[in-house]
Amino acid sequence: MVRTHPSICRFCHAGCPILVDVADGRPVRVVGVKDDPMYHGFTCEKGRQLPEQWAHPDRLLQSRKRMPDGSYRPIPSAQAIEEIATKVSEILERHGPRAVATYTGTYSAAHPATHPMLTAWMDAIGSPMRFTSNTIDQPGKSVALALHGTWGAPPHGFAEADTQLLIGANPVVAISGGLPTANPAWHLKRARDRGMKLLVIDPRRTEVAAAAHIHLQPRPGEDPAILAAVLHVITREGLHDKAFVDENVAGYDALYRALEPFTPGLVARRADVPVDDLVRLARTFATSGRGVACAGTGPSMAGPGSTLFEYLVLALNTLGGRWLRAGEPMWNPGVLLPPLSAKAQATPPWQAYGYGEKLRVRDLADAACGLSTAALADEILMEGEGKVRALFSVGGNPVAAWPDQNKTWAAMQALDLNVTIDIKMSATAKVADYVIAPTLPLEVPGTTLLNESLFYYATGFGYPEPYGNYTPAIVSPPAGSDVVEDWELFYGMARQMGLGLVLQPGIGGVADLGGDAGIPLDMQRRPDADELIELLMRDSRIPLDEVKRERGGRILPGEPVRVAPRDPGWTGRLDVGNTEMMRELDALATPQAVAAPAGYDFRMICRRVVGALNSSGRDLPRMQRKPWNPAFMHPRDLEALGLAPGDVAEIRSEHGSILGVVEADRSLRRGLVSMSHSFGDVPGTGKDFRRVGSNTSQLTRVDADYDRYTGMPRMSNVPVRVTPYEG
Ligand SMILES: Nc1nc2c(c(=O)[nH]1)N[C@H]1C(S)=C(S)[C@@H](COP(=O)(O)OP(=O)(O)OC[C@H]3O[C@@H](n4cnc5c(=O)[nH]c(N)nc54)[C@H](O)[C@@H]3O)O[C@H]1N2
Ligand SMILES: Nc1nc2c(c(=O)[nH]1)N[C@H]1C(S)=C(S)[C@@H](COP(=O)(O)OP(=O)(O)OC[C@H]3O[C@@H](n4cnc5c(=O)[nH]c(N)nc54)[C@H](O)[C@@H]3O)O[C@H]1N2
Ligand code: SF4
Ligand SMILES: [Mo]
Repeated sequence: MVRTHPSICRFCHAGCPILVDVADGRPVRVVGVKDDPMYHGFTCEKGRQLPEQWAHPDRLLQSRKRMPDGSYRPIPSAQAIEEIATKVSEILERHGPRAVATYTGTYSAAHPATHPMLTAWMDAIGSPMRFTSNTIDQPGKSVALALHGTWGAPPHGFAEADTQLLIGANPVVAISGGLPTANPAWHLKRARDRGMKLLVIDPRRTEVAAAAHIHLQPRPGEDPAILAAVLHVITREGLHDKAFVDENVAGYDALYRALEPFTPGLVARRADVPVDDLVRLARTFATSGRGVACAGTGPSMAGPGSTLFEYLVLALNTLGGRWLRAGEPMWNPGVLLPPLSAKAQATPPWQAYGYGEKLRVRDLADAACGLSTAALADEILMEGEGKVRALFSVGGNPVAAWPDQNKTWAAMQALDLNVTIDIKMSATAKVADYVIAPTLPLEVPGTTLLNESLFYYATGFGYPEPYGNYTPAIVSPPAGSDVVEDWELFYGMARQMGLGLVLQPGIGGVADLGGDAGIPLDMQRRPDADELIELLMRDSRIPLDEVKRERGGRILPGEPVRVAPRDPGWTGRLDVGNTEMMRELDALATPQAVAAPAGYDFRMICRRVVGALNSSGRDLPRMQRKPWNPAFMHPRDLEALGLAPGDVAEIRSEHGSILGVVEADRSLRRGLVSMSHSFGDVPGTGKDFRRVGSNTSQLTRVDADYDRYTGMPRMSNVPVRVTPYEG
């Protein structure tokens, strides 16, 4: 018998509500929810293949242990957890807590209890060595926010935006920030119908750029200079919100001075864009009323200066006064988040970097974005006091995703204890000592808390209205399987090690939701997922029970909330003239002539495709038309190199080389090779590119061209040489 159950897709972070047909305990079909008030029926090909993912022949239904000969044997999950706890205790005893590190990737967000439980366990063993994929994504966002300060109320909401500026983001494909992640195309169409002007800066005429009022198609890596020119126009023409700046902003004069050299003419030449378009974009953004500037991954990956870039995005929003004022209604006062007491006042900057745990390389330390993941391979490989010897990777795939794949590979082999939680034998699992087999999202309850919390991450993220959803587990894991929920590894180890765990409410990682003191867990009786969700969301603005009663995603406005006026005597100001940032602007104005090495006349840049989510998704049946990541290039560049679509090219950087099947793409500017990341398998399988694709992290290194605040190296905009491959 077929029964249909509502659930939430967690294949990516868009969190689409879905209806799943279940026959004899197996999910068999997924469709969108047509009458959902936020997503309007949207799903993508990945979400519609959750049944295929659930029943995938490569799915791990048992945990695995590596044998001395390198083969893997199934092991009961409880026994694996016991053995791991024993080994980690030995490492802690001999080397201290710094020897134990965690890395959380994409799917650490799939279960709301994963992050809080991992954090509680790391607190209990006293290790500061917590790394996340945030520091190889857009870490400049959090650091810039700390340098700039925060406004006590949200920015302008999307539903009322007259303009929206997207820089290096393609939300129609990535279903990520810049447009509401709940069905971005639907929200974009409605916004354009009501007259919203979309402005896009991207070296490729992307799916979203095709809908833009103005699209600048610059050289990659020039975004900080372009934003400086936009700010140059706005400040010189007096188009900023003077009253807001006078009352709430410090550093205006310093910024004004630092912008001096960034004349539109010079920057237009440098970035190779029409000067009229650049000026028009600045004026349109500054004079069209409401809306915000927001950024995706492109500029963050483009080399050092990604913190400066994100700082300039904030400066652009702040000079435009694009934050809600006293008396204005909150477009999303929160559902599963604790109530936010919005106030029209600035919290001044706080320490953004260089505090807490010091890393042993590149003078890096803790920062608002967390510890630099790009430094973790070095921390594992470098001998001496503080060496990392045990690593827990949770829902991430270091070998596929970290920069400098060969260094990562060496580090993964150098560990005394390498544990990963993964649904399949990922490139990282292939070198792990233990691979813990987890549940899949349909097997556990789901909530919209993560999507809602993204609002704290940056402008252009989160739901435009107070939308909330909770769905229960709808299927059991396949018969005969022995899978655990990701958090159980940490809970189980704590029990074995005699540790007490204290859970912090919220989701950990994305936003520090503050709130009250932690919740000590009962270590005698294993909680279930629903109990944990109730604990984590006990301070939610709309009671979880009320969200559950709705049986599906709903707009739950609750009592209307307006932004309160500032506290009497409050003097806090946002800062747009931070000394370090102004120094970086000065340096940017007089670029050292670091010409790319001779012969490296192309730039490899990043892009996302519908059929892959980082290293996941390519193994689903309806994604397999092309199992590799094509090297997209402009047709005239192909012609000039004597290449035809479908030919193989060698793409070589100063650091390494990969093979790519070239494909013609007129949407690119010339001089680029646009390729998706996290393809390929373990190093040494490069010749297999037609089966698994090629890993662009072979072209990058961690210790060159890194951002000094976040440690994030150049992962895109990499100088490369392209030659026909005669293999
Ligand atoms: N060169 C280059 N490198 C990049 C990027 C780039 O643009 N260019 N992008 C960067 C970005 S933005 C990010 S966020 C990182 C991503 O970095 P990671 O998060 O480390 O990489 P993913 O490939 O997303 O790893 C996800 C892993 O989780 C497994 N998995 C899938 N479903 C589940 C589940 O339900 N539970 C569990 N426990 N595991 C599951 C998958 O099999 C996969 O192995 O990569 C970064 N790396
Ligand atoms: N289908 C799918 N969806 C995904 C993912 C996926 O792998 N596949 N990954 C998820 C993750 S982890 C994340 S973080 C988000 C990311 O979401 P987005 O950042 O929106 O991801 P992209 O689609 O890669 O968009 C980045 C854009 O930057 C452009 N770009 C490259 N270099 C530069 C530059 O120097 N300057 C400018 N201005 N633009 C540049 C590229 O051409 C590209 O269009 O997507 C998420 N969603
Ligand atoms: S966009 Fe993301 S959440 Fe929505 S159906 Fe596709 S994979 Fe699932
Ligand atoms: Mo990401």
